[in-house]
Amino acid sequence: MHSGFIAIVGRPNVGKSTMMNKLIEEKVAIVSNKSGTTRDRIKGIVNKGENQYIFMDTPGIHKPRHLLGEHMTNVALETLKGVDAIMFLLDGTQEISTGDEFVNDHVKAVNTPVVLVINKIDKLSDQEIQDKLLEIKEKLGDFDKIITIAAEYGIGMHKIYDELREYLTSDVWYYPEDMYTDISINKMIREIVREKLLFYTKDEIPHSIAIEIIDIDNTPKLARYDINIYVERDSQKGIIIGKDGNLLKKVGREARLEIENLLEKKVFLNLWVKVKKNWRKKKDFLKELGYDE
Ligand SMILES: Nc1nc2c(ncn2[C@@H]2O[C@H](COP(=O)(O)OP(=O)(O)OP(=O)(O)O)[C@@H](O)[C@H]2O)c(=O)[nH]1
Ligand SMILES: [Mg+2]
Repeated sequence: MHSGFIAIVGRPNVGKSTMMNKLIEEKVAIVSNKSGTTRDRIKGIVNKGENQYIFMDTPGIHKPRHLLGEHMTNVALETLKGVDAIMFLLDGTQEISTGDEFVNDHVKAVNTPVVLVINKIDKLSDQEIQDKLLEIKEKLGDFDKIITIAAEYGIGMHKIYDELREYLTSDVWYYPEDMYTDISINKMIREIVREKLLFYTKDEIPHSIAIEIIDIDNTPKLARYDINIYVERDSQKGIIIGKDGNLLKKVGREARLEIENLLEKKVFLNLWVKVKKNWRKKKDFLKELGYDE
């Protein structure tokens, strides 16, 4: 038996969570087209034959402007320590930026094999992929391996398992065969609600949303969750509720359906929108939300 821990890092929005979900064939990390979607480290575990791959999805590494951002970047950088291999993801459709160079400096600073992954190649021609490889060499230097994928379409996933196999250096499995994540059900429920809200909001709002479960009534046949949705300003509260409460209703319905699937029972969601001024800068509140690593 072989197993190993693999960190997935990169700038925000490059497709880290999409890739992890595809690799483990389960949805454990929420995904959106807004940057800063993932706020914690999430493990995704998959067994292939005698090999157990333990992937660690992380928040996008960026220059923080508040405590939440600091927490997010710290979590990602901390994850680099003590893994067997690092997957460094790039968005192949974008020019390599100072943000990518910042990630590069950190992944090269630890003495761990780095696999560079170029994602979103569904949008690139063969020539553009060749050009990207040259740009990588010039701006980021050399890597142990380079893989091209389109995570959203599951293209290239087999290459990832193959190329990572040699880094699974432990000869025990760390997790039981049927365990595919370390995220709790309640955390998953909070994330599902947040994902639906991210889909319908833009600009600063996606970053200003936090979800807290305040009460649960769980019976064998049904579950009721009272959930607070926090935003930072009164104007944001109005937008999230929507005209005649329509946006909140839509979010509630979509989240409920997904949670019912997850729990395999009937679910009632009571969503309340609350304003918590500047919560992303408040240490105590971040701790309450679990963003305090
Ligand atoms: N065209 C294309 N889009 C992709 C691909 N993979 C991911 N995306 C899109 O890229 C966006 C970001 O995906 P995420 O998986 O949330 O990215 P992330 O790196 O986890 O982002 P953060 O959590 O914010 O750091 C989403 O809109 C995805 O649908 C791909 O292979 N091709
Ligand atoms: Mg993510």
